[in-house]
Amino acid sequence: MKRFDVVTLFPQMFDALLDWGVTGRAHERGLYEFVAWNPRDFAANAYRTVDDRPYGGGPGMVMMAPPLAAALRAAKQRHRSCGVARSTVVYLSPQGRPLDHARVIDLAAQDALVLLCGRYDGIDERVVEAEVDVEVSLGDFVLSGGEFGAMALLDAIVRQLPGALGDAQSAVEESFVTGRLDHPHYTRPEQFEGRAVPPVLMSGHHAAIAEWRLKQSLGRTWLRRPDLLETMTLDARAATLLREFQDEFRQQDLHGQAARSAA
Ligand code: 9D3
Repeated sequence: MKRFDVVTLFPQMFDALLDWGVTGRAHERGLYEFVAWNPRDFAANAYRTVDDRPYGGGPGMVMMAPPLAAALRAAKQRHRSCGVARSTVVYLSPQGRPLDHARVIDLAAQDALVLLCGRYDGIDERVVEAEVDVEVSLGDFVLSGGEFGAMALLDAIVRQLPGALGDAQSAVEESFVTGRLDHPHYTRPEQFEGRAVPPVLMSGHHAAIAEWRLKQSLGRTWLRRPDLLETMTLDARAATLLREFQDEFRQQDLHGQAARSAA
C-alpha cells in the first residue's frame, strides 16, 4: 500500500482523482491511501493567514513558511506512524525539472510521497531548502498553482502500481516506454462523414496490420517529436518503414503544393 499525502489550500480539487477512472478504482481497491493537509489548518492567527507580502517588495504574495512546514511535518509524521521509514517530498513548481517517465517510475517506487502545492507567486524558499527532496514542473507554461501538477503526477504514478490497470491495458507497452508516439486508432463505424478506415485494418492480415501501425508510429514520431527519434536506434525493418513513410509524406506534400499553386 502506497501513501500519498498532499499539502494544498484546495483539498477538494483532489476529489477528481479519488472519484473517477483508473485512479478512483485503484483507491477503492486500496492500492493507495490519500490524505490532504491544508496549511490553513496550521496557521497561527484567527484569520488563518497563509500568505504575506514578499520581502524586497514587488507585487503578488508568497506562501508563508510556518503553516507550510507544519503541514508537511504532520504528513511526514503520519507516514512514520504507519511505519514508513522515509517520505519523499515533491514540490510542484515552474522552477522544477520537467516531469518525465523516468521520474514517474522512480517516484512510483517510493513507499510514501508528500506533494507540496504552491499558490500565489510561490512559497518561502526556506521551506524548499529545509523540507523538499525534489522539485518537479509539468512543462514550460503557466499554471495557477501546483494542484493540477500534483494530480497529473499522481495519475501517472497510480497507473504504474501493480493491479491499477486491467489485464487488457498494460503500462509496460505505452508511449515513452517504446519511445515512440502511438499509431492512429479507429473503431466503428466503418465510414464516418465521408472518411473511411484505412483498408489494411479491415484486412484481417495481422502481420500487415502490425507493420502499418509501426510505420505510422515511427512516421508520427518523426513529424511531431523528432527529439524522441534522435535517441532511438532503429532496426533495419523500422528504418525501412520510416523511409517509406517519409517518401510517401514528401510525395503527398508535393501534390499538396501543386494543388495550392494551381489554385
Ligand atoms: C505569473 C507569476 N509567474 C511570474 C512571476 C511566476 C509563477 C508563479 C507561480 C508562475 C506560476 C505559478 C504557479 N505554478 C505552479 O505552481 C506550477 C506549475 C506551472 O506554473 N507550470 C508548470 N508546471 C507547474 S507545477 C506547479
